[in-house]
Amino acid sequence: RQGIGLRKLGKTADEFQQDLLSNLYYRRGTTVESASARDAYEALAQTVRDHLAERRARTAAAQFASNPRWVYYLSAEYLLGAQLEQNLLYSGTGDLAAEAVKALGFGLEDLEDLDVEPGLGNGGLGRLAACLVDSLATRDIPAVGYGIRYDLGIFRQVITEEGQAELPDDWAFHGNPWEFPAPDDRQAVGFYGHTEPIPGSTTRKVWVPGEVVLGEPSHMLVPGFGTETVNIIRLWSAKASEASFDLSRFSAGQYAEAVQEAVRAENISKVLYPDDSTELGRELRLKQQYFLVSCSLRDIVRRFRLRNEGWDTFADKTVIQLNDTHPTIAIPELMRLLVDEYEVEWEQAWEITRRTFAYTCHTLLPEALETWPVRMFEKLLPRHLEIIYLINMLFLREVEARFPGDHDRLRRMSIIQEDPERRVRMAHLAVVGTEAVNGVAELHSKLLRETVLDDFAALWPAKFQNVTNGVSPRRFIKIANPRLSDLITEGLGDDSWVGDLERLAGLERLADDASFRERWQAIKRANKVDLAAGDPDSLTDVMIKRFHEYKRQQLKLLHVITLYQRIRQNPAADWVPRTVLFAGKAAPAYHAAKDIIRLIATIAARIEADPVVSPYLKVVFPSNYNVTLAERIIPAADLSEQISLAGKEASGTGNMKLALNGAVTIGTLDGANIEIRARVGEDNFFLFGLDAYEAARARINGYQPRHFYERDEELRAAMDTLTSGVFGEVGRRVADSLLGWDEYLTLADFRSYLECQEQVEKSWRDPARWTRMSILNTAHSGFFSSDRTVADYAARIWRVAPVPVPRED
Ligand code: 26M
Repeated sequence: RQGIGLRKLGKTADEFQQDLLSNLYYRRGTTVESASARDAYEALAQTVRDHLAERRARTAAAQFASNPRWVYYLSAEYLLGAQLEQNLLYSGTGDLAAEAVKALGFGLEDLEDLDVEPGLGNGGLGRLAACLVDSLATRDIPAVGYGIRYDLGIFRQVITEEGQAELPDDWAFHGNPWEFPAPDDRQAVGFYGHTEPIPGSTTRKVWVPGEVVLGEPSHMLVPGFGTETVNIIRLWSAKASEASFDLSRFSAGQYAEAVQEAVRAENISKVLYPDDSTELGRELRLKQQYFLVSCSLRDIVRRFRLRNEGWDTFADKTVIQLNDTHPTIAIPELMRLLVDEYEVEWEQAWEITRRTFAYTCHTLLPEALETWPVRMFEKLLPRHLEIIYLINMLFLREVEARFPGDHDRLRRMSIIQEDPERRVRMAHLAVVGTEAVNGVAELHSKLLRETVLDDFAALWPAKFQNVTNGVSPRRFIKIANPRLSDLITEGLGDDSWVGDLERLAGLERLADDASFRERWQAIKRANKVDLAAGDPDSLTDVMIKRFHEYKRQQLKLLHVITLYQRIRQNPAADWVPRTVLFAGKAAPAYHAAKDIIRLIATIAARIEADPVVSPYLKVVFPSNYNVTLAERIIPAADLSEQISLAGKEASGTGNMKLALNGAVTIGTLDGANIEIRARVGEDNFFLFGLDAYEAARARINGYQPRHFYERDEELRAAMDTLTSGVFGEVGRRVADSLLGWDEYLTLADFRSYLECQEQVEKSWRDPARWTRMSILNTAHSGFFSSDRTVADYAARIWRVAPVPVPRED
């Protein structure tokens, strides 16, 4: 095949224009004269995609040639965000594209509006996966992200009189120009059925599945920034096998029955479960998890076997990172493949498995720790349950040897929970079957070792690590906040900070430069004007995240109600005008969270209608919070609300995005807030509330919310307003829950929070001081780049090195 050369893609404006026109004619079958915005968008996407595809081809060749240790990231969710702008930036074709589409009579912004974000995730965990794959490519690390191509992503949220309503998100309705189908790499996945012994073997078994579903992969390109590397994420779509279409039923006129089995099969990747904490225990969810795992592991094994190396090198060439417990069945699945299908001895297979996997935990909430009923497992994955039992038996033997006679410890640590019903504890399986376990912020990792996983930390202290989360500086500053990015580049002298975020520290000296501060402030204001959520001169106070009681949107509302009452009582005072912006989704079945959304809407309307209060206070709730909306809100934020009860938020990543964009945090000592505060400095962070140990102790000592209610007049007034019913039944329900039990100590932190908000206002009244704080937040947030996070994983968990991709010659 030598001597065959590739026609180069357009590198000049004229050539790029030509490529765009070719795509318009030959892919869309449209002329320049009749091209619609969608035609232009599709043609542009194709043109940009070609640039990345060319790099992808070179990347695959270079990575294969270096025979590296591959990082495989397994995640049930990827919250990627819109692709066009990012791909323009990463391929370096942004300016060419702007010029070319202008000649067609369109603006780049118009076309970006047509670029739909694939909402294949719920929130923090899915967005973290997207930031990590971005940084893996940016760091030139050979990696593949595996996930599920849900037909319907996270629901579209609409706000009605009744609060949140959910609509399906058919994100690929117009097709997805960024996707590359790879039907040749499809895999067959078994479910149900039974196992049969193999004569002469005690560990090997034959699994005869009762149902087989096909997994068809397609991939999305994941370019690195400032490098040639283009990695992929491989997303699996469930397809019925030909055999599942019942032709005889069809011929007999039983049309629904004829396709019933096929529909059932394809339902596996139909929809993303919209829950982000509470465990539902639905069989379809377990099916999704195994579907992801089985397709991905077979693909990983297929790739390994291309080289004809022995199994003894598998773990040297493979590391599989589990994004929470959702893909943990990968541990028994790899054992099954090795032992049953490839006839590797159990002991060797177990050593390979343990050395291959690592597990990231994203929670501390007990109700979020996944467990599956043994009955369900037995029915759906009979062979995996047998393997889990064997893993558990050998593991408990190890525990017994270390702690002889400690039966309570065995019961606590077992992978199988006995009471009140037998369940498989996925977190225990994940700890037992991996080489490394990490939490996602310092405090979180410490609390994991001290609480939920304490027995495991006592047994294997070296296994437990921390890797503090990070966010993509490209998406969350460079793209989201172009004005601030330009000013930073000017202030620092060049734009190398985009790929080396610690360089932001160079802004420190500019915090005392009055003219720089004024420009900084003017940019914040311009971003607020763009957002158009309220008076751009008001303090823009944002709380953007999933709705959950532990995150305490209720506490923010009690603050709003108190401000409302204070202003009413003294309308002539010198109030600081505030725009309070809430955004976020609630799980459809989480009624308490949906109540809070409805209450926000009710209170917002009440304030809007009040001529005394509305000049100073506005509450807004833009619907359908997603990555695209986050990119508009974050650059406009002055104050970042990170007010979860200490010890509950594993890390948070919105806190990092906001600090990077110059919002000042008001927050508790929770998750990564602690690390943010340590870096930006105590003077540039508004701290309030109980710490994690005080909170735990308060609960143990018989915390009584009424105690705080009775002793705090303003708190009582706010609560009484809710109880009175002026904000409807939802107000009553929220108040009842707080006064009755207050699981997350909202009332205990109320006074401290309000006093802290007064400090916020004091600082805000001095614009020079505030702007200085804002600049210092950006300057000292460089640590929170996901490039640093990935470097940490690479050095301490994966032990992998970069494989640079040579430039095009
Ligand atoms: C589980 C079972 C069934 C259906 C859905 C789930 C599920 C899906 C997503 C459970 C949890 C999910 O996400 C949890 C999450 O987003 N955790 C957040 O992870 C971030 C990244 O590490 C942290 O910054 C946040 O603190 C943490 O809440």
